[in-house]
Amino acid sequence: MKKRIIVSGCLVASIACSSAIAKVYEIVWPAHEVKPAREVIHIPEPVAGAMEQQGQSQSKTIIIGIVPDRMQFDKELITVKAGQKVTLELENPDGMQHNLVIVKPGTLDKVGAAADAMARDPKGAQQHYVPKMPEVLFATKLLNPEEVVTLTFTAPAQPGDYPFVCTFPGHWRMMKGIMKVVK
Ligand SMILES: [Cu+2]
Repeated sequence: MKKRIIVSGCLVASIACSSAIAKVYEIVWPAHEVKPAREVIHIPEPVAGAMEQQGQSQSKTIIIGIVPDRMQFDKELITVKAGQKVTLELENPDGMQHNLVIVKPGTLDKVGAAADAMARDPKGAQQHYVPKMPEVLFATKLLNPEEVVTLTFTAPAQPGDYPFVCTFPGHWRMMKGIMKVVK
């Protein structure tokens, strides 16, 4: 369905214009040939539903820093909407390596234990100390001091409290917070 707008030119203006031309060229412009200008513009009708949806899925940018020498993220709670596109920027001004891993609700201890076990795994560092298990949803790489990384993901559809944690062995008991997913 399209809206149709008809723009009609002013007949008086057209006559004024043609009489001006007639003066310059000394010709007579026959009155019956003066027709109003006519233009048809098609404007697509805005779909209200689509606009609402756009508002809901609007992406969110979150910046999380690491507090130097404190073994802590600078935020303990972040909130996102279910299904929302999230851009999470992690900044590491600390003197050691860290990462940020988002896990399923209620699985922090399990993932933390698996992360600690990776300290004995020769390939642990290579895998950025991110345990390979279904409880892990999203993870950054291991950041060196002064490094910044961006993690983009779609927030879970299921509302709940999703822990975020650093899985560098030994860090998870201190470096943690909650990503609250709301409707
Ligand atoms: Cu850490």
